[in-house]
Amino acid sequence: MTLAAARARVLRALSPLHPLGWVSVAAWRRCSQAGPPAALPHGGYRAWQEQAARDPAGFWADVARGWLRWDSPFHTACQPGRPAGPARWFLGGRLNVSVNCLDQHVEKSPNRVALIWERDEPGTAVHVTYRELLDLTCRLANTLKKYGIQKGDKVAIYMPVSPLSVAGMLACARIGAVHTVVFAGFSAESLAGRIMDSGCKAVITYNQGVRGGRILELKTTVDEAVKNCPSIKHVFVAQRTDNKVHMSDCDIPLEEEMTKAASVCTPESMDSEDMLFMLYTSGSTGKPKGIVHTQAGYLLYAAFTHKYVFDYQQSDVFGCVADIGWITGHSYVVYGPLCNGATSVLFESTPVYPDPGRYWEVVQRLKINQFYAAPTAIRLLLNYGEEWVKKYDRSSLKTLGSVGEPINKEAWQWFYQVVGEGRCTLVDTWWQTETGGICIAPRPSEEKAEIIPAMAMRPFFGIVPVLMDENGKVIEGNDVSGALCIAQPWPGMARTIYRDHQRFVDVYFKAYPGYYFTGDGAYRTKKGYYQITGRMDDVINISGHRLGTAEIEDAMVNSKQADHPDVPETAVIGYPHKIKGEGAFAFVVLKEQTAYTDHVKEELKTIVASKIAKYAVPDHILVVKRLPKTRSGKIMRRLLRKVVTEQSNDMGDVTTLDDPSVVKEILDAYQKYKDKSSS
Ligand code: 7RM
Repeated sequence: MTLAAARARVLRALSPLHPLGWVSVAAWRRCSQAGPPAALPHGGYRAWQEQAARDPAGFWADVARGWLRWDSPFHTACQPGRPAGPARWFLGGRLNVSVNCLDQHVEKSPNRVALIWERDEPGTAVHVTYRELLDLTCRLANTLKKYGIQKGDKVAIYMPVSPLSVAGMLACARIGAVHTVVFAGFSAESLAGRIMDSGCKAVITYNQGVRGGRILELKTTVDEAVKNCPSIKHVFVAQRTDNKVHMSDCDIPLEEEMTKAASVCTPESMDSEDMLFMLYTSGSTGKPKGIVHTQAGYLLYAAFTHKYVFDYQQSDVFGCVADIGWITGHSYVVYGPLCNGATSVLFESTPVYPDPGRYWEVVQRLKINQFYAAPTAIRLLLNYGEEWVKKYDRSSLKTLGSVGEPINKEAWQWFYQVVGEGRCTLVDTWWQTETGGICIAPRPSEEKAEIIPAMAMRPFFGIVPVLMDENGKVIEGNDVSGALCIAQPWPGMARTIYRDHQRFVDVYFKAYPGYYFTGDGAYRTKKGYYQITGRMDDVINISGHRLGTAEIEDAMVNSKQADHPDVPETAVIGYPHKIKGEGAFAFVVLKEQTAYTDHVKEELKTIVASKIAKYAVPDHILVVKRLPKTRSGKIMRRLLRKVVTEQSNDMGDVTTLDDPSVVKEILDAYQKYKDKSSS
């Protein structure tokens, strides 16, 4: 009944005034050429939205047959998760993801540009055609095979974005290996943790990386990480710079081997539900979890959303400036665009290198048509003024996109008016590592439908959002807020957490049985549009990078030898930050109030950088005598958030506090800290 009600809501929202004249996907497919990318059917957005909400299995089955190249057809489009859990898609079907991303385009247009690698050094872009990318991928795949990597084996990729790192992902897909890309900004300890959890047999890396004119010591970090990883048999090392790095017996010079390898590699025929990759992401508790995506459903959803959310047209240059270390890079730098035969930009640099005009200089030089970025970068750039934007010709731009965190109105307006000259569609896209692709975004929608600034607005085809109240009941009506859930399955949904399916079910399907719980809160406007209000758990979002506050706490407290010996307890919260969106604020308790507190604070920052990554380092560390706790010993982070964000003395209900006098203590300490830092 509740699912029916949710579907009915989507259908009602589609057409409040007149009945729908819809055309089935099958009918559209019959009269159009199969294969991506294609135009919306006659009847448009509403027709598809209506069909996808009413009959998701039928809708996606039709799309999957037309969009992907199959080795053998599937017999069952969707098998719902029982009793609660993720659905499985396209059962019995077999295909190879790299064939869909490469071979099918090479057959038709081998010289079309697949990748434009915008290297850190301005003006040195490298173009790679589909034929060349297939060649690279096959040689890399054959090299992996030569060193014993087989179907089902796990391979870590610790590289910034580049043609070789994309070839690394596709080479794994070609031979049925599973990649786990680790953001090249993560520390050796973070990398080691991911390698151990996933049981990787090999790492692919560069000797060094280059970003913003600075050198990243990638191989050194890998060496430090794999010291403690017995599962690693080989480290494949590519050359990004001319500098020599130490090579040991199990290190393989990648380009050398690729030159010797055959340029043809027979693709492994994979089951739709075989694992394609895992990607580690932070939750509210414990260590980062290996989110698992499978072959067909993920690829289809990434490609389909890439086409329709951004209105991608053949021969457009698609510029998603995300790193491949995040899901955005997987879905909208690599798999979505390449499956659609697009030209995808690989942006290796930063928005301010060599100056704050870099993005727009690249837009002009590469004639980018769709530009997809994070709000944090937009907020950073708007501080430098409009001149940096206006210096460059942006007339190629058609669609702008925002992802990763809420975009505030000021940043939205600047992006829309200054960058897009008020003539480009700007889409605020909401989605998650777990959802595989965009779930809520203003497009696609009927021609000239309104877009409200700073709002994700409309569910994508087949996405049925619902809001839940505290009692787990579906909230009906508009102008309401609640926990954001999704009521029916879609193909891009993650299937499990690697080696911890129970945790997957508990985190996403337990709170609201029968629904996928996103962890985000949302507001449904008077008109029925969705606005994301933020996380409901202890996950914070620093510059669009997800992080559990517990991870930062764990890094600092004295639990193991390596942590800080003077810090028995900490509590970390997120607070609004002008550029980063959120920053980390740490409250720490010291064993003894020493005269060395400043020294300890610096040490704590170093520890967090080396245990997690630089971006995780708290902006503020405040030493307090004790933390506010309930009688059962739980830290009341809500109270700490109030102290920092509201700066009011009214702490609300504190009756569950073990000792309410702690409130004044913390307020005083905070006031002193503020006075000191502003003086
Ligand atoms: C794509 C990505 C997911 C979390 C998610 C939200 C937040 C992402 C938006 C957003 C408001 C948006 N995957 N989030 N996009 N919040 N508006 N358009 O970022 O797994 O790394 O993060 O990010 O809280 O749950 S992610």
